[in-house]
Amino acid sequence: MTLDETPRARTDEDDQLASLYTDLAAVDLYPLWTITRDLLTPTPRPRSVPWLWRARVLTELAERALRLVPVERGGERRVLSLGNPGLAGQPYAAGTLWGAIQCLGPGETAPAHRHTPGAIRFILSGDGVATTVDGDVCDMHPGDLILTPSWNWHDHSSTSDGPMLWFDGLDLPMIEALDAVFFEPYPDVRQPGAEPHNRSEAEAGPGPRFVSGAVRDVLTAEHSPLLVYRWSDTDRELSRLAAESGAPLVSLEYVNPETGASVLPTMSCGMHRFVPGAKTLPVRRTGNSVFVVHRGSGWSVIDGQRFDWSAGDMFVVPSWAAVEHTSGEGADLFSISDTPVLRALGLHRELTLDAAQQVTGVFTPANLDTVSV
Ligand code: GTQ
Ligand code: FE2
Repeated sequence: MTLDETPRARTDEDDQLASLYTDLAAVDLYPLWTITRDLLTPTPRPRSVPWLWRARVLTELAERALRLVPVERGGERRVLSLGNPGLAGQPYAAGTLWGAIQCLGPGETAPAHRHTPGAIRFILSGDGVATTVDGDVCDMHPGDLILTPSWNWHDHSSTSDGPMLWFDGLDLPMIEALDAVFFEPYPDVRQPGAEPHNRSEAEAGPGPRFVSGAVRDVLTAEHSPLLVYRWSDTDRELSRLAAESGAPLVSLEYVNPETGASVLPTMSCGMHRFVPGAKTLPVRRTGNSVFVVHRGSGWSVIDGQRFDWSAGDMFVVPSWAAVEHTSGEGADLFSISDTPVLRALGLHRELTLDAAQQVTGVFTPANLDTVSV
């Protein structure tokens, strides 16, 4: 036996160290050198995973909820929230984003309230519902985008003889992480609505409602004064961009027509048109996204996993996942993401990869050479 293998006698220093750990734990202090969980990871490690919800499943369950569950004070909304399986039972599509399908039956009203999380609606099917946003009655039709910005009163009312379905996107998990959630019910079920409807559209200036690609600058913390973006305008702009560029994929971002900023300070909304046979190179990007397939079909490979999609499907691309899209017949994909916050904080990064996942382009805040989708 060598001297090294002899059990070392317990020293006074060992005793002091043991009591240091005991005393630290007793007063809620953690020594960094004993923390085994990765804190400063080389690249983002979101807990949310790539995931997809099928239109067929979403609509079937929404229709059953429509028959069985009333919309009343307390619950407030008939909403099925996308729960990412990586988030341990939390009702969030991704770490920073809420995504959901909401349905309203004939003649129903989802009661008026307001909250600090901001919301957007992208209309899926049906007609005859209006969302009143701080008194402005915004008519909703399939393919339209409607904004209900932070702390604006909003209720949804149906004058239809059929159900209506739409996608809800909220920044709720982000606002919760910032410990800044406030909620207030309106004293009545409905707000008084102004006539004529769609005041924000009538009053909007001539500024462009879309930018090609994505907003790059951090312009303002205000939300867009325009609350409604009609599908006919979005469609026309996509057609124009596709004809002008001849590219297999064109992307636009909905913007504040007065400033060119993202529609909400916390969330951006985009629409992406794939021509038949389009295929994109893989991209990694900081920030989470939720996609809603508006038209057509195709598939996306997200961190090596293939998700086939068609109209009405919803899927999540977590931060820094490598994503590439392919569409045989052509498609239009709506998306929300938390990009404005990442840009404002200097955290936005993108990597473009080639087919073999080798890096071909880098975007950091110091390098504005960027790509879309
Ligand atoms: O329509 O006001 O999906 O307050 C979640 C919370 C929708 C809404 C959601 C909400 C709403
Ligand atoms: Fe709400």
